[in-house]
Amino acid sequence: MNQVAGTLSENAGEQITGMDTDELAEWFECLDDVALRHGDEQVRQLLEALQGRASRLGICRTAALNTPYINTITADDQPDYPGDGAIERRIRSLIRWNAMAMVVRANREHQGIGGHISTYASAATLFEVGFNHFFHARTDDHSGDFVYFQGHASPGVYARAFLEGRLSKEQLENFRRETPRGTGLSSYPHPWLMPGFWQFPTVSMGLAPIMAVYQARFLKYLENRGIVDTSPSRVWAIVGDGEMDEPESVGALTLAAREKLDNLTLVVNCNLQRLDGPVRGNGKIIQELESLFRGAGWNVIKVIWGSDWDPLLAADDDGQLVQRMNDTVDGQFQKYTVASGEFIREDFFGKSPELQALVEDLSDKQLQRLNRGGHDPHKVYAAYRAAVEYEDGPTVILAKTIKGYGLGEAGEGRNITHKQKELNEEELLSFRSRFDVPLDDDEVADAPFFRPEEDSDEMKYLHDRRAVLGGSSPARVDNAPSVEVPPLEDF
Ligand SMILES: Cc1ncc(C[n+]2csc(CCOP(=O)(O)OP(=O)(O)O)c2C)c(N)n1
Ligand SMILES: [Mg+2]
Repeated sequence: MNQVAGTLSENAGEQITGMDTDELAEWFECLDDVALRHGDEQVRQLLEALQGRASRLGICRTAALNTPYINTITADDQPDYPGDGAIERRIRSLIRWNAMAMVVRANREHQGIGGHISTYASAATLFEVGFNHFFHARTDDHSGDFVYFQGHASPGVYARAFLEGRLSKEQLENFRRETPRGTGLSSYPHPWLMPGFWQFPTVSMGLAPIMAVYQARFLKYLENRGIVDTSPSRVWAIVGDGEMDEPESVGALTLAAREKLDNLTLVVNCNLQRLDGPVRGNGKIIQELESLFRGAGWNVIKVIWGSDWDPLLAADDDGQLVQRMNDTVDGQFQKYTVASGEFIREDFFGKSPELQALVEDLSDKQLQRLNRGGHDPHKVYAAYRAAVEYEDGPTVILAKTIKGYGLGEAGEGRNITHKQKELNEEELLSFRSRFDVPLDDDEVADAPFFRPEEDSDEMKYLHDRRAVLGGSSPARVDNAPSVEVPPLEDF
């Protein structure tokens, strides 16, 4: 149960015009009592019943589709993290480094060859929690998961495959180059150029979300007709928040809910930015998508705030912090990404003495580093687990991230970050230090690829986790039997 239940009635900051505060407090007490004696589900049903009653009285005819701008899964309801957080961070950091190095090196060699650094920088935790704990490979007794990776985050998938030993340094050097088949790496996911690797083409925005719905539906079809046992399979699609503006992205949402596709999880990487600007500067993309998906009948899980915020939310007795989160628009959150801790203290927390008091023990540096949910493996894991366990239909996870996370001055949260392809020596040094990549100062300027020794803890962990999940992903099995074309005279 939510940690605030049982405390709201004593310190309800809300007021209702014309109703005295004692009467309002009684209402809160009743609600707290239902939560304590019966539980979360009964509270939900009670609220629905009240809403229905109000609607019969001719009041509140529209249902609210938005919840407050906080995580759907509270800190109290979050499961323990099953992995080794420290090793996973080291592996993730190496993948971040190699993904960045691949793009930087390719562009040094051939100016203008392109590629993206910032998208994967925002999506790394969303991908890695999946790789370490969820994305199951196809094996003899598991029909395998189907993962649609956000297309322009491809360098991160290649960098992981490099650590796993599936791709060589030479292949990484050939990223985006016209090379003989099998010796290079295609810019974006596509099985045509890499038939044993990518399962699906995804980068034309909108393809992944709509194809994922049809894929999940087809798996159910095969299962329900007893053709193939696809019951262990799950379809995952990790897509951009700007991508959700494509008509294709939203075209099949109601179909997914109507057919109760509980084998489908859509993860929206909400870094609040698209090609060269904000997705919704003056609004909130996560809230907008929440109402869209909930209206279409999906299970919605918001992953907005990282663990750093848990103690602040727990101390937010009168709801002022949540109110401030609700009132702040995406453009302003982007400003905080690039602003100093001092500015955040004044502008975000400076609205009232109560808010200021919440963060008086935090330094400016800590304020600047308060993490977003999509960069916190614990929060991401909790959401993925809840999505997998949900049996009533498809789930969307709306994860708030920072575009260009870790690039600092070189582009973190800045409008130019989508196109960033080169880092100077100073920027490389600070990236190295931020993620503790074990390279000496004099090695960094060259942006070398880095792979730990095969018997290191990181490599053992990396291989062990994939072994538990049936092997490497993505992997495309190219063994579909060909069908013989009947002779023309048969027609
Ligand atoms: C249909 C289509 N139109 C335009 C593009 C060009 N394009 C590539 S990435 C991008 C912006 C992506 O923004 P978002 O989906 O938010 O992803 P992010 O990089 O921010 O994670 C655009 C417009 C494309 N790939 N596909
Ligand atoms: Mg985006």
